[in-house]
Amino acid sequence: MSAGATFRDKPQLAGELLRALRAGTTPPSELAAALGVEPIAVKGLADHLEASGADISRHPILGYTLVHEPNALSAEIIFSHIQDGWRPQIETVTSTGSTNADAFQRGSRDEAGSLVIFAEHQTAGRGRLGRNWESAQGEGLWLSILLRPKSPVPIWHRITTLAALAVAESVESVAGVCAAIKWPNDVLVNDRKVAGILAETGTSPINGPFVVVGIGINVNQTEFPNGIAHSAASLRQVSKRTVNRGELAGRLIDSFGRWLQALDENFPTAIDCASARNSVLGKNITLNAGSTSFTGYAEALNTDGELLLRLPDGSLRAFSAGEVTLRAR
Ligand code: BT5
Repeated sequence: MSAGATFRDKPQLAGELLRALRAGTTPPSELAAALGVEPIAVKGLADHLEASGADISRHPILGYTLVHEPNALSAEIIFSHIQDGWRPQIETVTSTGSTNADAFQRGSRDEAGSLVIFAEHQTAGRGRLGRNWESAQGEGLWLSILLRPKSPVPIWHRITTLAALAVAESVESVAGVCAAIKWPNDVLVNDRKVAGILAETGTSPINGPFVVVGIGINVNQTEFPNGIAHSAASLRQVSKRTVNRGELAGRLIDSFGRWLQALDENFPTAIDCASARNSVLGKNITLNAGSTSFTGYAEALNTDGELLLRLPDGSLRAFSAGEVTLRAR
């Protein structure tokens, strides 16, 4: 985004300052020019960064030097890692029940879309069908995105595929691992679940329908509770190194912003990529869809992102959601 092109709130400008400071010691006048703000504003933004834990030394001639970056996830840090055009409103909270519940409530109160809420910790993180989502303190990315897409509501279910692509892409670029999508909403590395997605739709009195896209990514955990220790993994476990959550969050927002543009006409491109990453296609599976389960051969994704299952009687059936288990043969 060119400096001053659109409104930028304080966290966004402070994020841009943080990014500029990472390049090295810079005089305030140069920082002001790079950010497109008055020199006096640079001081205020540096104060703002320091209030959120950064340490910036200020030399009267040489300029500002970044001495220390905080570890906690803040909107400023996330913005400092965003490079593409999508600039949602970003909020971070220390602890909450569920960011999906929070974003849903905000949507129900008619708030505009393009809001992302991150939590350091969730006490009631949820998966599909009311299942629990383990959200360890300070070790993952637990976030929800409130959107009001202009496209018709019947195609909004495609957003789960787009979010899965964004998670897979950002995880690969930051952690240097290879990510697969287990249709419809899991992201796996080495067959372990590193991320899950939960999209929920609602409606509000004035602005109408909205969707909340919840994303949970296991980043730096070193262990998991017994029930999921065999199936879950963190990026740290699979990459053997600590992963910078701010960088991952920034890349995720970049990638999701790009994939969101494929919601309408370009969705076939997303389907091509999602098919290439799919860990279920070409396998014999059992698919639990509500109270009924089906066994068959997972043949392809259709143009809408539904799974096409070849049933034992030879017929082909499309599923828009379900729980997949791989079968031995
Ligand atoms: C999901 O559900 O995978 C969707 C998870 C979405 C979580 C995000 S975090 C931010 C936002 N706020 C929320 O409250 N939720 C969203 P599902 O496919 O139903 O998988 C749930 C199952 O995954 C559980 O029953 C466990 O078996 C397993 N599980 C729970 N926590 C896990 C974790 N941290 N990592 C891997 N697997 C986990």
